[in-house]
Amino acid sequence: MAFISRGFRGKRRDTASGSRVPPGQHVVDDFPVLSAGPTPRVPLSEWSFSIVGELDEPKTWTWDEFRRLPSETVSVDIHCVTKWSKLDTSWTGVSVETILEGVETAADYAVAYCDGGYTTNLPVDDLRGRQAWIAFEYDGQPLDPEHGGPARLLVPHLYLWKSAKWVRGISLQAEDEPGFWESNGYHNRGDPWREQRYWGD
Ligand SMILES: Nc1nc2c(c(=O)[nH]1)N[C@H]1C(S)=C(S)[C@@H](COP(=O)(O)O)O[C@H]1N2
Ligand SMILES: [Mo]
Repeated sequence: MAFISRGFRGKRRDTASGSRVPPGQHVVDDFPVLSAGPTPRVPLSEWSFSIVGELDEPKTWTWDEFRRLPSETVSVDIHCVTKWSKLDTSWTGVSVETILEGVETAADYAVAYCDGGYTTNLPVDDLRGRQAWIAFEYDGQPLDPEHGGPARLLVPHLYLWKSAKWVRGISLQAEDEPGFWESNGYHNRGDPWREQRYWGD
């Protein structure tokens, strides 16, 4: 809420060096929907999640199998490249760390792929270490289709275009391969704290 002066808000930790809001961002209270195409609707009976690519054997979970994996609820700040940030959003999901448990791979890169054809690429290191989730609940409710339900990737430490909605799997790759927005001018990594918005930033 950039339009409220600090005087009205009193002492907060989001000032100066302790700021929670990355450079060039402003805080919103609503939850905008940004989709490059129509919202796909796949019945849960036909849904699956897979790890494919550079691993011994591809892995696939049905919805029921996926929902039996250990999940966690996290509160995180999210940052969209169109300059809105939303603080303290609550999500429930399976950490990608959990998904990758027991997966032997030499791959350094990953591409998340989705119903509808959207893709986004990330270094595998950005998916490990309990900083990325396959989220299926927002605010304690099943994730709205518009926001990526039944499940989406959530990688809050990168700009939100990396948080692929309607995600159906992750491809592990030896070579980096730009995804949908990364091929259309967005930055390859997208660290909001370094304002990596566009290619060349
Ligand atoms: N499958 C898919 N995932 C997507 C997108 C999309 O168009 N398709 N848009 C991305 C972009 S650019 C943003 S900013 C966020 C928006 O998420 P929201 O609609 O839940 O706010 O989703 C990201 N994930
Ligand atoms: Mo976006």
